[in-house]
Amino acid sequence: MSFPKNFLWGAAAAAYQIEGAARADGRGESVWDMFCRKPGAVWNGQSGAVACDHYRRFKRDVAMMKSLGLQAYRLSVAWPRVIPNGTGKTNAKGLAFYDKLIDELLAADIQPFVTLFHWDYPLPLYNRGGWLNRDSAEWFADYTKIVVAKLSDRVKHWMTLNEPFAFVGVGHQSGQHAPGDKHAWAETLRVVHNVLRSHGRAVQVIRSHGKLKPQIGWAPCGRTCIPATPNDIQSARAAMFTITERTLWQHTWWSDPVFFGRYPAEGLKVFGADAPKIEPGDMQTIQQPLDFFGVNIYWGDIIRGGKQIPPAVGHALTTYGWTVTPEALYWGPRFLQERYKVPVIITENGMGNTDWISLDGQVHDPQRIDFLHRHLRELRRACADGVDVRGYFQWSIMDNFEWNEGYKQRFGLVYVDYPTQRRIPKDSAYWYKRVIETNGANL
Ligand code: IFM
Repeated sequence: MSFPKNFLWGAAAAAYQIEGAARADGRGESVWDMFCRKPGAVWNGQSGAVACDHYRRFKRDVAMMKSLGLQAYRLSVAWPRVIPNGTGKTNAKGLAFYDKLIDELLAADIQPFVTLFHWDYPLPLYNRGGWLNRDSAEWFADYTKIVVAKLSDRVKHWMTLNEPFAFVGVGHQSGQHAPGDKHAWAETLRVVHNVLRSHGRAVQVIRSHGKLKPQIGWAPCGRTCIPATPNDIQSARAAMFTITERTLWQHTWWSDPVFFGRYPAEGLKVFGADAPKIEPGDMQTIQQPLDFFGVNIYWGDIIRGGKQIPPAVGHALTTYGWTVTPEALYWGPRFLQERYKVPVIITENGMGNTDWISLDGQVHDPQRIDFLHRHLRELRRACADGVDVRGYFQWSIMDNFEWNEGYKQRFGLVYVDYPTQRRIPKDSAYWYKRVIETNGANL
């Protein structure tokens, strides 16, 4: 068994997590720069100010990606690098960085997949109300126009937003991520609504201004449900898509508006008076045809008899404490495709680990190899059962700044020795190279 013929193998990273160079060439500040200064907000007071210094080392990093056989690389553009104030004057030097990066990737025969927003929201716009402000959709559309004008002669694959659940739910509701707000439900759902409107406006802009025929998706995350037995398939599907309580950790509240042009009825009931005010035309703006459903999946909940069951005592956990449930990569794409009916791309999957350099100078990460092996076998099974999965992006190409966890979590295929910025491909990187070469036939 192998993966479909044109299956795309990649790895991903995001601007603030790897670029560093936070003050270079006129980059403006994002909410993450502000949040990292807040005492106690990030593990050991760390920040992405230097990170992997990818901004300066990108040529070597792309050469490394090539040597590892990557066919695609998912990157994000830092809005404050391109427009330091969020709106208004463009920063030519910041934009030039992405221009050069795209050229470098294409010269290495690596397809760029570009995410427009991966959480580094311009601080000056946050100070004007941020996503709470209805104008945020136009701010995002204007920024998108600039990026698309510069890159779309070479970039074909676009994603609007990365994990809206995280930057809204964790950033604006629980306050553990930037900007650190703890909004009540009404404000949080207003943020969601403006985020969805922004997504829709960005899709319109890419569609109308993209120079190559653009392929557009987004990269949400949400609850994945796994049936414990074949008898639990229907209840796992229902658990994944039915809203019974107030939570943003779900797919339906986000993706039903995007694909069906309406908020789910049960959700409207659950959120009641806190549901957002919908202006005429909003839902049409939000519902723009997408070419693929990008989805970030790290684990799933096991459902038996209609209920979530706890993992067995001693169940495998990553260093983050996330359960290791490879079947999530079978049921997640399958259920999402059944419901939303577009091809799926796994835009993130991987694990945090406590990797270090061994006495032999190498980085051995057998857990990550086993984790990826198990997950990719499940993804292959999904393909064999007819789920249209077009690609897989491992998170992450290299260790990086893991938000409020700082540099504690290592997710990379490549180890980064931060004090020297030396890169050491881990065993998993060589293993993944072999997976790519065989199109997964070796799994
Ligand atoms: O590092 C993050 C990424 O930015 C978004 N998805 C989850 C990853 C691991 O936590």
